[in-house]
Amino acid sequence: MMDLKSVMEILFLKFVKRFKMVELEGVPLIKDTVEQWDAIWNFKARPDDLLICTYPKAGTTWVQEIVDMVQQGGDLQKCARAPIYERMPFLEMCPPKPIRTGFEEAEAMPSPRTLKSHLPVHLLPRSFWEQNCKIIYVARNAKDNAVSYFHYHRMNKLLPEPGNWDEFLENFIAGKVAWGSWFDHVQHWWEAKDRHPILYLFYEDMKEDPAREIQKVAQFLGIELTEPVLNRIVQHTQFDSMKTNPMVNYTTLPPAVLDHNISPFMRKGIVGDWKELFTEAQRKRLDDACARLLAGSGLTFRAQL
Ligand code: PPS
Repeated sequence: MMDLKSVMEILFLKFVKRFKMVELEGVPLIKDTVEQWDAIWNFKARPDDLLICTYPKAGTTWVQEIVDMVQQGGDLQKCARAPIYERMPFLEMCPPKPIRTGFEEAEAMPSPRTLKSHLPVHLLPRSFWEQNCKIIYVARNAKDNAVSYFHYHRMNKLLPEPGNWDEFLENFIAGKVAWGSWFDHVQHWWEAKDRHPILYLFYEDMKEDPAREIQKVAQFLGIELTEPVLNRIVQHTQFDSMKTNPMVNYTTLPPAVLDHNISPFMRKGIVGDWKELFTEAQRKRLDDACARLLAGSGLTFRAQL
């Protein structure tokens, strides 16, 4: 019997080319997602669903593992029951058949479910709002987010070729990358938190004081953590632990999909790595775009600690 990884490897190598991007209501999305849009848009959220939503590369996997650890009372074995993408289906992800789509995985899952999405506010299926589902959103400063997304495009063989760093940064600023404009994403979710139960977290705060941010997550979920459990969650979800944990570091996907030799999924996990890649002109260009496009939003980011 072949294992799932080998089946996926064959499928991806034989049948799958790089994803094509198609615009949906002004947002570039993977074509396969757009082709399934009716089903995604009509997805039936349940009142006890928890949604983890982020712009790509903002710290999704980190907060996913924190949430699972909180939900499982810090039980390491329970959190090792499956790779993170099986424990928390990625709603709008539509891999080639016969692999199930994210929404099919979710539909087959008993409650309570925790789901992942990168959708911007206006494309989130209405049922999440109607059912008043709790949502955890994580935002990361634009410069580190862009650098992380660039390296991810290099190692993810299904995303479009990123071009060189300068070209990628231009596309990032113009919102011409998968899931669209970082500026719109972080800002629209920031506004949504005033009318919906949304815990809005920042990657930089999580780096600065993980215990404090984990406590915020637990409080939001109505779960009390004892001191030893909190300490275990801090330990287990720190970068070095997650980098070597196959249940969260995405090494369970075939190299035809993610090539960790080019750049590991768990790459650096720091605040301020942008300084390695940005020229002074590029820094100014993105900082100016942030000042212009986030003006009046009340949203501020730290790009170093
Ligand atoms: S994805 O593909 O959108 O789900 O990726 P996502 O998980 O959002 O982002 C990956 C980046 O998050 C970093 N990461 C962490 N940083 C600090 N601590 C922990 N525990 C952690 N886990 C993941 C990961 O290294 C990627 O950032 P970069 O800057 O590329 O290292």
